[in-house]
Amino acid sequence: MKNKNSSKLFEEAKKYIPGGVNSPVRAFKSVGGNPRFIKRAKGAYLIDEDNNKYVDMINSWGPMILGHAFGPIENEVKKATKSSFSFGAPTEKEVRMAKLICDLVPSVEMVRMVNSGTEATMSAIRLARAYTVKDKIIKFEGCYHGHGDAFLISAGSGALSMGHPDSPGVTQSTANDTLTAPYNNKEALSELITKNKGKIAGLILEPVVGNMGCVLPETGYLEFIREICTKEKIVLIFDEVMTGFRLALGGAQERFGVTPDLTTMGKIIGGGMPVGAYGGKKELMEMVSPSGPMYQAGTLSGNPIAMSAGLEMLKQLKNHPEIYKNLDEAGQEIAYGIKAALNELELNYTVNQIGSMYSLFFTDQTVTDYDKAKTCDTQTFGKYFNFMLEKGIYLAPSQFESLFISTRIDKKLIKKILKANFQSLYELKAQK
Ligand code: HOZ
Repeated sequence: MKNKNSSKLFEEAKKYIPGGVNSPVRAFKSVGGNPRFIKRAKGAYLIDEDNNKYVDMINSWGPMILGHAFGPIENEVKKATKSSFSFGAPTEKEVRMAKLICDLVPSVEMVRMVNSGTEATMSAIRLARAYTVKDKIIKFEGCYHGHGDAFLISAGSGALSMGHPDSPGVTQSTANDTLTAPYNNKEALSELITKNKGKIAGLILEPVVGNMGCVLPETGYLEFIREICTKEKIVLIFDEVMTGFRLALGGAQERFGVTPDLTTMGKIIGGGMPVGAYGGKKELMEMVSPSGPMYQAGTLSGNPIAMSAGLEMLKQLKNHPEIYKNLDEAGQEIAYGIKAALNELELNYTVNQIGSMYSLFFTDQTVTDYDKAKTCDTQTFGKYFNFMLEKGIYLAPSQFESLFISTRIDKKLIKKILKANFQSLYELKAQK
């Protein structure tokens, strides 16, 4: 596969951008080789600067759930650009967008738009602190909530892939206020809360983790968290940046029937444009300025172009409930096919899947938390990644990221993906 133009661009990029990329995982550092520079995408495919075509299994880390350059969203964006690109003033569209989110997400009574998931999570914990007048927060090892200081402690995603789950630059006092617990471990969480009784403002988690690879909550775990947070007056925050509008129209909270106090959203609600949001109970949200004293602001918040894209995306998802059934089926078929290939080749690796999110972990352990995720053989993953890339399948360039299926992955493409998977695993085995 030709890689001349991408390689050249990467060399040039490294002169002006740290590591040559604007987000670390993209550098292919943990899988080896040069990142592909993408020039366009349509439907299920990405096309790079050397004109290689790949089936996209990242979909911009989730939001391109309807595939790339989806016609109706493209039209709305085109229409919106004719009325200027930013006002820094309220718009009718953002009101419709807020109402739609409140209609669709069970726990959200009021919502504030921001520009990214990072902004949403940073604001949500500030709100939890303002509301409870307490300082500490709990996050889970391996969960990633964007790059706000408070979250870069035992962080997943790129922080884990790059080997810096605790980032330098985070002050000791910030770190002291972030308590971490292992995911899926009820006893450890109870102990942590007891030890810090009366001091915890909020608890944030990915109800299904996407940032240590795809990791599911064990049966009853989310319910347990809900109960303990209610009992201890801790604001429960579901970070649904990846799972929102993906695992169900109402996100993971609808799928699992567990209601958080606050929800953070991102990616999908911008239809691929930079958007995030946090929302929840009125009582909490009314503390946000200017209705209340907790300050948070932004010129680009509710940006009219982004709102146009997001609104159309949410309308499409609402008007086509069959999407979720189809995505679930595609996810199951891919996971089943990968497991079948592992069996046939007598390879003892692990597949986690729920709906349209999945991961193949290069470990024989059942992956339920950060420690188990870290048992993966990342070198073998890197080889597998590159074998798949050569066969035209673009996976997330890290073991510690979930993959995301779009509605454009049809039966024919599933076959192609599974064929590439079998061959790649076969080549891996032959190398051993
Ligand atoms: N760490 C992000 C996903 N979990 C990747 C963001 C990106 O590179 O676009």
